[in-house]
Amino acid sequence: MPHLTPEQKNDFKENGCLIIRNALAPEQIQAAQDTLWAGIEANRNDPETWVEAGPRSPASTNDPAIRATVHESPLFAMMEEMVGKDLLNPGSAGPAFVYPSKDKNWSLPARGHLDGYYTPTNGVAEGTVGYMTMNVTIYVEDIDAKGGCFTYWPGSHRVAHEYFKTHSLLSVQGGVSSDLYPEGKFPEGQQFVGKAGDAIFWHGQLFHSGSKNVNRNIRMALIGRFSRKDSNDIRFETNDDQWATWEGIN
Ligand SMILES: O=C(O)CCC(=O)C(=O)O
Repeated sequence: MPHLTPEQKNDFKENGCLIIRNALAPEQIQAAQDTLWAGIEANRNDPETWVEAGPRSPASTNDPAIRATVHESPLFAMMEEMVGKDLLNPGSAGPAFVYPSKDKNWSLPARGHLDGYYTPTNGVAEGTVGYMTMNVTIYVEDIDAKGGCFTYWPGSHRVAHEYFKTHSLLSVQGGVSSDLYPEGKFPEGQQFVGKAGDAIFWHGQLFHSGSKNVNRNIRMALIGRFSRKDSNDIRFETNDDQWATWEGIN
């Protein structure tokens, strides 16, 4: 029995993203929250201590309660329904927190980036490029607008695809290229507002960004990046059809 409808797959194809509400069971949310709170340097019962707290990643990606959010929920199976059975590396989703800021000025990020590119601080080796097929952001806390929402640019995967037909995958400095979106032409992004247990899938070449949190809640998200097992063979080939290697999408 498939988890996704043809309409949902079509939405993913069009927008490069797909929101899944209630992807996690209440026990899974509870278990993940408990594990995460054990690593947060703040008092769970005192929201004042959450402001500017840390760390960004308070639990290991491989902790059983964290790994379960992808592999014991329908999320990994949904990704395989789009990409193809057994074609993805079975990774996990790691905590990526945004703590409430003291400074309450907020604005939508002006532009996004593509993942996998070198910057001086992100740990990606210079001259290489990561090549993700499909990513997922899972909330394990309720996140309202301006609460550090994962921010994304629907349809930007199609702009990236057109660009890479005629440009090297390595040409996008730091993942942000003014060739893809000339200065002043970057469209307005969308905040992923959701409840604990909601998730958004996003195409590996979708522009996205973090954002500032001026709300009460800690932005408790898990972000997973998944690549095809044959990424090394296909990374530098841009097919005319963006979905040529996606068995569940055509
Ligand atoms: O934290 C977020 O919402 C997004 C983080 C991000 O942009 C990234 O990890 O590449």
